[in-house]
Amino acid sequence: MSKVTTIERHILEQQASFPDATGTLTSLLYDLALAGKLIASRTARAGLADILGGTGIINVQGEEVQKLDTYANNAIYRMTNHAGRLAVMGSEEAENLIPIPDRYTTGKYVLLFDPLDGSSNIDYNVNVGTVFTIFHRKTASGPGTLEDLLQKGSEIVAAGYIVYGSSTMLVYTTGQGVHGFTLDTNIGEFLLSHPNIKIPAKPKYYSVNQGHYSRWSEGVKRFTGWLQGEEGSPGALSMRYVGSMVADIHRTLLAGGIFYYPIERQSPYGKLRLLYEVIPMSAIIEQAGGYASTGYQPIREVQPKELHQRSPLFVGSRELVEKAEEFIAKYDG
Ligand code: AHM
Ligand code: MG
Repeated sequence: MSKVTTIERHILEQQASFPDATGTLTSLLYDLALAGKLIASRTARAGLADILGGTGIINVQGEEVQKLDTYANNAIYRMTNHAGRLAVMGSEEAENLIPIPDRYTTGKYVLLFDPLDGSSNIDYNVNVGTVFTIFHRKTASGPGTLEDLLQKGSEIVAAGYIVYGSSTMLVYTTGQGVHGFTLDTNIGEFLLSHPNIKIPAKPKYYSVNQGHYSRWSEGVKRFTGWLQGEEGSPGALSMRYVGSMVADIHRTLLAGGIFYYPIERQSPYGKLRLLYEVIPMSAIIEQAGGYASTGYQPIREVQPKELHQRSPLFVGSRELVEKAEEFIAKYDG
């Protein structure tokens, strides 16, 4: 039998290169993988169980909360709140920070997550995903605070996502490369299927909501034209857009290319959430040799000021993201 690497074994092997590691991060990542399995199983049954459609509750972003969002949010919270690993959490589905219950001890890490990204796609059997970010706490002890959560991408300890697609995949980084695991549903384990992922040198697709063209700045319009073969570009790229960021960036990571959600007329900060979506996905792409920018500055340098802050995002192959910055600098000032 050839070597089978489960996610647990992989995380443990990576931990071995940190002599001071206590195993806390390893356990936390394993808890998140377990939450991912619960969400995957529930998502796969979405059409059968009575969990399609909305709950009628409007979340802090002004969108209707889907039943699966609530389930995913609770699964992650319950898996990670009690073992003394976290000081505080933040979720895209929760208006304020999520404290660790008083009856449990607090730990040295903080967790931010988008429990079910792309949830408007659930009713149509289209891919959705979970995104997570882990930082060291900044405060010394006691309950974690907002200061612990408002950290820059450059401070990330670990980031990952789970994409619930034709199969379920978990992709994570702790700063030692990007590694992908596919869920074997027969044995219920995530198995290493994509070790040390590098974004391909030759870009294949660009990915954007082209239906919003009329809302874009001149720089973004011209950049998109360049991707399509105008203005002396090396050739036209094909376009793919799922409308689930995790799926769109996952494809960008494996195929090469660019995903962007720019500033738009009437939404001066873009749509995506800096802490729950933009920072972790950017960290993963950069670990795989790509680059992520707001269009004006690297994402990893942006200091979050609010939990639910939004940010424009250009992420993928370095040369394409730098080209976007060039067009924006030239036409948008
Ligand atoms: P969500 O967190 O409410 O699901 O919204 C985020 C999603 C992303 O997954 C996706 O990239 C984007 O919204 C799609 O937005 P649009 O429909 O404007 O293209
Ligand atoms: Mg989201």
